[in-house]
Amino acid sequence: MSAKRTFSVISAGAFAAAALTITGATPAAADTCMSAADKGGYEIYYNSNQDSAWQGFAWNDANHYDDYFMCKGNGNGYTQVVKNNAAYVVNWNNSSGVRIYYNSNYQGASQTFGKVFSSTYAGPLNSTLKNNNASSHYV
Ligand SMILES: [Ca+2]
Repeated sequence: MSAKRTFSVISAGAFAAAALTITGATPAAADTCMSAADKGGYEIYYNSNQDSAWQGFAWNDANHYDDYFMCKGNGNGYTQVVKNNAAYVVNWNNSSGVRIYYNSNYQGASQTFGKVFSSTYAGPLNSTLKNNNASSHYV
């Protein structure tokens, strides 16, 4: 009886470790709030300033259709899908810029934001990309 109980605990621990590994892999979708500033990531905002809801990314994301503005900010855009809804970007990465693309899979028109604290690390999406964003890639 005692041995069986111990085995169960170990199994649960092994399962938790496996789940953690999956979570730690590069995610393709962001459906919870992720702070990007401490991960070398970038943040995408719903409105054309840093007051609205936003989402952080710390990976190349080939399609914004499964990402959501889950960091609440002032509430504007909270829980909305990121694809075709973005207006502002802040890049916290200190070695790479980030490029926002009009189409999925890093295609079409794009706008590049520089590494953190460069002259272009934060700002509004231009008129082509605003509300027409579909993917993002470090450069
Ligand atoms: Ca995605």
